[in-house]
Amino acid sequence: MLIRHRLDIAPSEITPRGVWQRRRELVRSAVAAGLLGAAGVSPAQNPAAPKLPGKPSPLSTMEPPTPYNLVTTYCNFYEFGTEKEDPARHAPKRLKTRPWRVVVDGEVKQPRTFDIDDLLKLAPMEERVYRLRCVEAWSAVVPWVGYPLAELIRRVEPTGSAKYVEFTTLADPQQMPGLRSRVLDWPYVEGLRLDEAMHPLTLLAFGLYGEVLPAQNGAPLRLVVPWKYGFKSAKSLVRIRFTEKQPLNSWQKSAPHEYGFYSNVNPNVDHPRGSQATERRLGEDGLFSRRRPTLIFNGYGDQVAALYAGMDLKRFY
Ligand SMILES: Nc1nc2c(c(=O)[nH]1)N[C@H]1C(S)=C(S)[C@@H](COP(=O)(O)O)O[C@H]1N2
Ligand SMILES: [Mo]
Repeated sequence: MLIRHRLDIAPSEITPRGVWQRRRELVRSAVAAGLLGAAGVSPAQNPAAPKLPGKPSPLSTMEPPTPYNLVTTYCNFYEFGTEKEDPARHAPKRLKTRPWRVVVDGEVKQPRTFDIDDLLKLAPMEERVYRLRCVEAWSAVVPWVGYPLAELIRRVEPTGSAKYVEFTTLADPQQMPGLRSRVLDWPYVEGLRLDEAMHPLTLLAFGLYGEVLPAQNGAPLRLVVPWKYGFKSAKSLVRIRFTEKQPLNSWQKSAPHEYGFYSNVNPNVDHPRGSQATERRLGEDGLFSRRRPTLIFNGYGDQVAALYAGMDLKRFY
């Protein structure tokens, strides 16, 4: 696709505002001219899905988004099964996203239980096009809709003892057939250091492609941490707890030699079962497709490397 090649610039580049606005215009006119189909920037892709628009963010990558049909059918959401198509097959029919509450507690001055409809109104929605890198060595580019997690954190006022944030996701055997399998010790739990959670790139996402999140992508709300392997981006959150001690995340609990707490994307630290040096971009498979080199911090190093200054990233993987 013509537009795709012209815009396929260095992946580490974050779009300066002017460039990004020009790109918007370019894409808009391309859409109007019928040049862009499924890979256009953020048209709603499922006519039945409720819309969730967001103000385009200058923190977006300029890379073309992975087509909607891939982002919403090639999923990891083990609560609905371990095959890539299982979540799309089961979650839309089974996951009940209303009523939905999120408990925010632990080391905070204002512990609160939020109703999802109040969370949707908490801060202005932005569209953030981020790279997502799975530890399985594939990647995607997703136009998320959400707001910085910091918006929520500020409102509950962490105490001086809050050093980490633990995220717990829904585990309901009635809705989630995958819980019968013992691949993980349910519920799925993830964790971040408080400064990582407060980082402006860390997103609380409620939508993608201009729509409310499809069930299989973590409805009604999920975490998105673009410089870490995809498994840190926990789906279908029900609890956010502030702690003094480092939380034990599910993947580290299940296989401590394979998954650490930090899980920053790092081409120099191999997974015991395979190299992390390169990746396959979803939608680019084919005879002539090339593997892409994986970038340290998934290309977000300019913005996040300072969080890890002085740390041995081979030890803290
Ligand atoms: N609750 C929950 N969250 C999860 C997972 C999961 O199995 N359960 N899989 C993770 C993994 S491994 C990845 S790569 C991303 C995938 O997000 P996507 O399917 O929306 O692309 O979700 C993450 N969040
Ligand atoms: Mo993943």
